[in-house]
Amino acid sequence: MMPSTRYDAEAGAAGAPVEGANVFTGSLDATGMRIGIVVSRFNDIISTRLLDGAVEALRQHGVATGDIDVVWVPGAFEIPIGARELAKRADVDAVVCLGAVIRGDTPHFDYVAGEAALGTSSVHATTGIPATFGVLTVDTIDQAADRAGGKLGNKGAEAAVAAVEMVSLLRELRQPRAAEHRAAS
Ligand code: INI
Repeated sequence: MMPSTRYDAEAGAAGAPVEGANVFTGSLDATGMRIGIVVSRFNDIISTRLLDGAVEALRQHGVATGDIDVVWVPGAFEIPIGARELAKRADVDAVVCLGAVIRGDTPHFDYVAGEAALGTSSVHATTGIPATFGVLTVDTIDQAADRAGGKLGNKGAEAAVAAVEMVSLLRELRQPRAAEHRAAS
């Protein structure tokens, strides 16, 4: 049997309870959220499937279709700048990054995949807007297809659900504590 992923469960369900502690988990209710998606055209036979999975997952969790912004960039190397611009838009709650980097015979893969990953994490580090990573970094097109709606699920959908969870979690963490909590601690 395949191991279940975090995304099968309601947010927070996988965490063990900690009696007496304040536990923040977020939820997967995306009602009213606006989500940006940046997707690379390179290997678009794969990235369009990731996009379909992401959009479907967002809708399933309550995002209105009109609240999804989709930005196409040429390749995974350009994902971070697209993601940063989306994250800077005042009304975007999270950015989902989608693409497929497939290893070839040269070190090019390492530069493109590395920049996509590092650049994506720098978006949330510098803007405070969550940017999730649905960029496949694989050796073969078959491995990519397996993860883009094939036998290993859809990493675009997983990245979309992770974005929803992070928006919800950050909202919880950014709420000021109630006065009685501050007094007690
Ligand atoms: N871009 C990808 O998204 N996936 C790849 O597999 C890939 N390969 O293998 O070269 C790729 N290259 C293009 C790169 O992302 C840039 O668009 C290009 O270098 C222009 O800056």
